Amino acid sequence: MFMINTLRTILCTIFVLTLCSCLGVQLSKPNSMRFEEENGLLVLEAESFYKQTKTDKRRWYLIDSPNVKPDVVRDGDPVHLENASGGAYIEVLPDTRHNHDEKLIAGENFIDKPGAMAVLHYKVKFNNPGRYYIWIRAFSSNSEDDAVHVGLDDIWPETSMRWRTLINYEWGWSRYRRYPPKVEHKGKPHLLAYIDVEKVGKRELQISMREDGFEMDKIVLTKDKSFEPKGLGPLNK
Ligand SMILES: [Ca+2]
Ligand SMILES: [Ca+2]
Ligand SMILES: [Ca+2]
Repeated sequence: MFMINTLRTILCTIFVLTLCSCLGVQLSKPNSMRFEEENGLLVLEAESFYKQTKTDKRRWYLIDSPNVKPDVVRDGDPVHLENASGGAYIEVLPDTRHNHDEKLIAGENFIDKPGAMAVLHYKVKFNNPGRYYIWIRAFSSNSEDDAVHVGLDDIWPETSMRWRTLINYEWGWSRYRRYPPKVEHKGKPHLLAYIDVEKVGKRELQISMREDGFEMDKIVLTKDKSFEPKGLGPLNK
């Protein structure tokens, strides 16, 4: 009897898989895929995270249609789908602080501590160890919508904290980070944002909120310091 039941289960599974295949149904969600680094280059769409955590105050919303209306306060700017890679991006909302004149509420519309609010999780695989420079394609509409933190396996190094875009009011690639608070940096060059990967294999890349209202389209990690993504950036692997 046990054998018959097992056989029946196997046959049913084969039938369902064949049917799904014929109908073109994808059994695994595209956003649960793992992104693999090749030749020192890792490329992933920002919207391809497999989960987000610590979302009680702020969370990331998928914007993949002009008609998307998150049920929270937006920053007043329109949908920026035009020229977004993969036809989609994500935005951390609600956005209650747009500029310096509006009240900063730590732990709500701003958080300098990485990994504390609206944490995105991506499955990645590294084949080559080394130093990876962090390029992100972002859209900042105001002075207080332009930064996130980047980490790996719950470790948030100083060199990938306070990642910030230098480009405003359009999609653009940047790879810099802010100086730590109270560090004098007037006249000094921008700090490069990077993360050192010592252990290859399956890892989890994480990005967490620093300023609400941040919009993120695509992420590129590269070992090549001279590499600069253009336009929509390299294709995903
Ligand atoms: Ca903001
Ligand atoms: Ca925004
Ligand atoms: Ca995208």
